[in-house]
Amino acid sequence: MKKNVCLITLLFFAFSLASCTSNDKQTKDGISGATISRYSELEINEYNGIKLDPSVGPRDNSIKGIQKVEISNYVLKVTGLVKNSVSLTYKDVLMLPAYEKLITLNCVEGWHATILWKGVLLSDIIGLAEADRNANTVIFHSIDSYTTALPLQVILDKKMILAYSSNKITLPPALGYPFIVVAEDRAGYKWARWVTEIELSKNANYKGYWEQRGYPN
Ligand SMILES: Nc1nc2c(c(=O)[nH]1)N[C@H]1C(S)=C(S)[C@@H](COP(=O)(O)O)O[C@H]1N2
Ligand SMILES: [Mo]
Repeated sequence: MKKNVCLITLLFFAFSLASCTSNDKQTKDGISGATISRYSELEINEYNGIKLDPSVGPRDNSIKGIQKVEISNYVLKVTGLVKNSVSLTYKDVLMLPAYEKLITLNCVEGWHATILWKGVLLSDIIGLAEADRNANTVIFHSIDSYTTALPLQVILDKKMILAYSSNKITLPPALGYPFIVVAEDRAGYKWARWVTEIELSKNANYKGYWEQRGYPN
């Protein structure tokens, strides 16, 4: 009987010690307690030895706040200068070949977030609609009526991704669920979130929400 109590006490101490050490390790990794609490339970926080930022950042600069998209009503349209206008459900998009890439989002405000993105190639989606020869610009329309544009050639050359996952979890609403344009090497305002329409255009000077307010195209 006495032996049993001893064993239980010992086990208890062993457990508390174990949890202590793992907490210590996280702090030593250089992320503050505040940052740790922003990681969702399921997301990864390191990839090939590189520290990742949490999928949900400390601030929200969205023009109309974080949008909640009802996925059963959701369609992604490809419109404008295309041979076939296309409407895709969330599941249709997820059936296309998947690509994963570590890319940093840089906002003009000076902060950045390095995240492991997974999604489909924008060129695969545009390919379904077949862009006309004279299309040179892609305008992204979002549910909050935000817009921004990128040259078609840049999207093709950089193999830009339309992401549905960040750090191995489903893209959170704050990051644009269901889809965000991962505009690699372009400022944060080119990363359209909550995308509903991909419009092919020949207006290379199209100005989106922030571009109309003075940010470079
Ligand atoms: N639909 C939509 N997408 C958007 C925005 C927005 O307001 N609405 N803001 C842009 C900006 S300025 C940045 S830096 C990134 C990340 O925005 P966040 O700072 O609000 O996280 O999303 C971009 N995409
Ligand atoms: Mo931004």
